[in-house]
Order: sequence, then structure tokens, then C-alpha cells
Amino acid sequence: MEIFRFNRALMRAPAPSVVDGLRAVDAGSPDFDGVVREHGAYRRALEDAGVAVDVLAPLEAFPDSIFVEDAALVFTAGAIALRPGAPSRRGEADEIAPALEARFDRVLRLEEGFADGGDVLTTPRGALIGLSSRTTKEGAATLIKLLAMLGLRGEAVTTPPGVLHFKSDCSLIGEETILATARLAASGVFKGFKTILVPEGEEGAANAVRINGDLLISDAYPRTAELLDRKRYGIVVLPTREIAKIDAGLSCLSLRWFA
Ligand code: CIR
Repeated sequence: MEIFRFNRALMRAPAPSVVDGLRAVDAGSPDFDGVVREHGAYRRALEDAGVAVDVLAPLEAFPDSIFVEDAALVFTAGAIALRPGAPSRRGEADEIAPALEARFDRVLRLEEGFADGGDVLTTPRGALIGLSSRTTKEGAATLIKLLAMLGLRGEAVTTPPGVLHFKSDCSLIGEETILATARLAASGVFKGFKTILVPEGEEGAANAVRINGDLLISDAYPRTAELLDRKRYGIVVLPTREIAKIDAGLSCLSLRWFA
């Protein structure tokens, strides 16, 4: 399936400052070595799925910069450097722009409003842009214009209150199928798609990553793993205990595209 066909990815190595990453609720800081291990396991999973991974140098000044998904969007047609909504993350777009310039013929920049890539779900019908505490109406409207320049459709939708990013609560796992939390699916935003709901209490499992034939999911959600395994998804279970302490899931650790 075209939409899941990837052969290139960008990641950023964790800096020791990652232990100070943003979090909504402080349940203790992640362990640096643990983050490095989770990052390494993720990288190997991408490589096993047939993707060539470039890992950018760590940025001590930006604790959350390993979550490269929030600073940019990447497509075969080109890349967009975004404007992350959290003040401490704003500079990440400038930091990633040269890496995008080196890899894409066309790099656009979001100049107005704010938008995090974690709020953008790309589907075969276009991109759903969740308005959130990080992505503003102005950012979404500007992004829709930039997506159009790359030949893509964009649409602003809502994110449930209290949810960090739109994709914290959903992922595209089949061309017509979205894995989602009940609270997000209830908003009606996935009309026309098939939805698979994650079991109650496993909301974090909705942030999964489909790459080629593999579906990367977190090891913290056994009931979701069983459900997806029964449906014959090629699941690859990855550790996320440390990055979860700073509100991260799997999609945010990489930018993926087909070149
Ligand atoms: C943040 O709050 O920005 C980071 N601590 C976590 C970002 C996770 N990114 C994502 O879900 N796309």
C-alpha cells in the first residue's frame, strides 16, 4: 500500500537533557540510558522494516528534540518545517531545516501560527490536522495552504480536551482503517474510515506506526497487542516506558518518507 511505503527516515539522538522533557503530569523523569535503549530498539525496528535511517546529532539545548515528528512533515513531494507550539520547542524547526534541505528538493516553512507534526494524521484522503494546545487555528489554516502546494489536502479537526496531540489518540493502520481511542472516535472525525478502538485503559496504544508490512506498537498495552495480532497485523512490540514519562509515543520518534 502506497501510503505505508517508506524507505527513508530521520531520527535525532537523545541528549542528556532529554530527562527534562516536557510532561503534563510529573511521574518522575525518564532514565537517560533507558531512553537511549528505547531509541535504539526503535531505530532497529525501522531498519528491519526496510528503512534507511539517518540519526541527527543530539541537541542539548532542546530536551524534546528527539521527537522529530513535531518539528516537520515529510512527503515524497517535499518537506514542511513547522512551528512547534510549546515555547521551549520553537527552535527545533530551525535546527531540523538544514537536514530537510539536504534531503528534499522542496522545503516549505510554516511562518504563521503554530503546528506540531504530532497533530497531523496523513491518510489516503488527505491530512487531518487536530487543533490542540500546540496547534492553533492560524497554524492549521497556514498549513493547509502549504500542503496544497505539495498537492495534498488538509482539514482542521478537533482533538479531545486533555489530549496532547491528535495522534496521541489515533494512527492510520490500514488504507481505510484507523486505530483510535473511543473518546476521539466519538467526535465523528473518522467518518468513512473503519475504526478499531483500543481497549479502555489502553488509550496510549492508539499511537502506533505502520511501516511497510510492520505495525510498531508499545509493549505497555497487551490487550491491544492481542487484538491486533488476532486481526493479523504484523505487530512489532517496542519498549516505551521511559519516553512515556515525557508524554511521548512511537510516531514522534521519526520522520518517515519514500524517496
Ligand atoms: C512534548 O510535550 O512536546 C514532548 N514531551 C512529547 C512530544 C510527543 N510528540 C508526539 O506525540 N508527537
